[in-house]
Amino acid sequence: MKILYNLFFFLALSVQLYAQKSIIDPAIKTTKVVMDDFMDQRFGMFIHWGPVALRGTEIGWSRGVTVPTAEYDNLYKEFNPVLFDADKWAKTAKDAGMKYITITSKHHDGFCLWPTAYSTYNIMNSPYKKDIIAELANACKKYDMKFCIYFTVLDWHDPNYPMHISTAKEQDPKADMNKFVLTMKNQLTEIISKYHPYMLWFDGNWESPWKNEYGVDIYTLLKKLDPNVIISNRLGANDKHTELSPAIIGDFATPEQKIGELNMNIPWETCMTIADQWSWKPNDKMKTLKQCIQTIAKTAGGNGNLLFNVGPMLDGRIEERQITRLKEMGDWLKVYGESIYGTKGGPFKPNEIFAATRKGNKLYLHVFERKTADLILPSLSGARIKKAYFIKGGQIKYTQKRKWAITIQLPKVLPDSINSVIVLELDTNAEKLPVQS
Ligand code: FHN
Repeated sequence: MKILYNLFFFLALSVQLYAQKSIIDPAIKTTKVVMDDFMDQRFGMFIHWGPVALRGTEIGWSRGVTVPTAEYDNLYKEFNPVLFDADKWAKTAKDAGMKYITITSKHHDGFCLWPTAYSTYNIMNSPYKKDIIAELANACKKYDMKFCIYFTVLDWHDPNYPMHISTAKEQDPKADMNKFVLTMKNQLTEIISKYHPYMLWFDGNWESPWKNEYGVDIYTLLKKLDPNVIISNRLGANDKHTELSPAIIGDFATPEQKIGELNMNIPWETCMTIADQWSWKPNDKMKTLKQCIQTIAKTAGGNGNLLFNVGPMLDGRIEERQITRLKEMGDWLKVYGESIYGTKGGPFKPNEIFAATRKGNKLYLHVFERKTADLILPSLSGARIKKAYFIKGGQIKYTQKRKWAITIQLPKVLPDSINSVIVLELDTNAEKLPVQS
């Protein structure tokens, strides 16, 4: 009987200990103040770059698939992006109206864009021989941009990680995950100590070798190094990128290539490519200005951030056509930025006709097209409109029957063919309005 009791006690304790290892201690989680600051930024630049630009194929995923592994793993010996200009990249992001930059310091192919002491597969052993990460971190300081770093969990190049190619089915028994996790901890300590990133964008957390307790361990280490560093929800072992809960390790959800659902309860950031491929691809199909501007409006309308990706070329330049497109977004934000930065999403769900954001007593209606002369809005839960006008100028006629829907009478021609923003000044704080289903 005593043996059975001891066994039960031991099992119960193991379950509890395991449970403890599989979620983050709430006391070390990133604070709401820090997360609110992140969400106020609303718009950032994602950069996917590495020696794979020499082939114009997808970073990591083309290794051993469209580019033979040995060829891919030796590209770094030719990688010499002499036209890389961190100042120009940071200015491009600034002129686009972006507030932060997130660059792939190490993607799934394992190549490190900084002089890490824990792998020879890094930029200092390429002909370029300069610390890309440090240069971009410094340029971000100059342009008052927050500097963020993408770091892959899986690493198909590292022999201690048990999967050596995207198509691997079996784990390599000669690999050593304990050594791999130690390298990861050492590299992350280097990155935080040298570059002090505002946010760490983890990725590649879905393969079988990775376990939740590794994620808990790493999150706990990072918070010891910098209690305010923000961490994406791709550090635990899962592929639930759009979710956030104590079981999902990280501080914000990361819907990918799609606009996240309106959600006032969890921080989220959509990551999306300006073209089709994450890393540079010759003649890739680029999104129209209409797609770009309506994407940022719908993302903010959903209460989320947009991390918009460019893939620089093999010589270190961002394509001029992408720079132009980003500048056009920045020009739009110069006029309408108050309806994006520092706003909350809602209270209406974004749709193909309009999205809504709000700040203080102002409700911003992003009108994408004039389907009908009258735009009918759900009631504002008792809030009354005091004034209605286009941000670009011009009063708006409207009717608001007490507690009923609102009718906005749109002019025959909207002032902005892509997104005309109307301001509804209310008699109450618009951020307190309940989200309309
Ligand atoms: O596999 C990566 C992919 O290459 C790219 O980095 C995206 C960006 O979020 N993340 C992963 C796919 O979910």
